[in-house]
Amino acid sequence: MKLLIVNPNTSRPMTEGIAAAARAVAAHGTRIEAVCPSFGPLSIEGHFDETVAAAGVAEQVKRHAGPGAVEPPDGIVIACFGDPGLDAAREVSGAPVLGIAEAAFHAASFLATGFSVVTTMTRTCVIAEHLVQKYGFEPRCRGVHGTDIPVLALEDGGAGCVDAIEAAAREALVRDRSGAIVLGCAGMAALCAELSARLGVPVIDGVAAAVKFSEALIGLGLRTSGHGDYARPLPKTYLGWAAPLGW
Ligand code: 5HY
Repeated sequence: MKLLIVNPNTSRPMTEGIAAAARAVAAHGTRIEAVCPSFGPLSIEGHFDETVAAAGVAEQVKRHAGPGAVEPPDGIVIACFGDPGLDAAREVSGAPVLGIAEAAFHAASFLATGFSVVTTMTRTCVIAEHLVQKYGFEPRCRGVHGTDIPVLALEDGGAGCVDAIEAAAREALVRDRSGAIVLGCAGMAALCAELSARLGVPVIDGVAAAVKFSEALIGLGLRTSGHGDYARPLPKTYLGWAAPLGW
């Protein structure tokens, strides 16, 4: 099977880091192709970044999984903790499309009655909180905590940030009385094993969770519903720079 991993920011080193994290957990026979948009922010740390990144996701999903795509993927993962463009991607592709935030919330909920999210900039906490509400995880998510680590500080794998993330996670576990930690950035994927060992509680990386859940859904022969709001986009002309995104 082929999984398309879309990194919604335009950092090539981060796209490679995400691909490595996906390949590290992918089953034998699962081929990982990682891409990022041809335009947009190098990192996503706010609503404006997120809006442009969502258009970048639309561009890449249409290109790799839309009508006329050469070898459409069997599954798609959106590898940014805001899950930008997730619903739009599900309109385009019949293959399962998973966002790393949604996947991580589900994984954490199998392992603890309550989990805490530790993310990058404090200003993006509200984006994660909105996803907790959208996906119905209010009963299980006990808190979202920023570290004010810039996303691009994780571009090299983030080894220099592990102590600060560990400290924030320890504080969250006590303050929230939670039993698991969800890493709130795709750039933290490489730190998951080290943090798990240090903290002694389940630490969930959404990239890995989304890859394994995608393999499970594909293995079950399940696909995104093409019915109702996830039906394919209606034929429509787009103007200006977005013309190639038209239908
Ligand atoms: C991410 N931003 O996973 C998010 C993390 C965040 O560029 N990749 C980004 O801060 O929301």
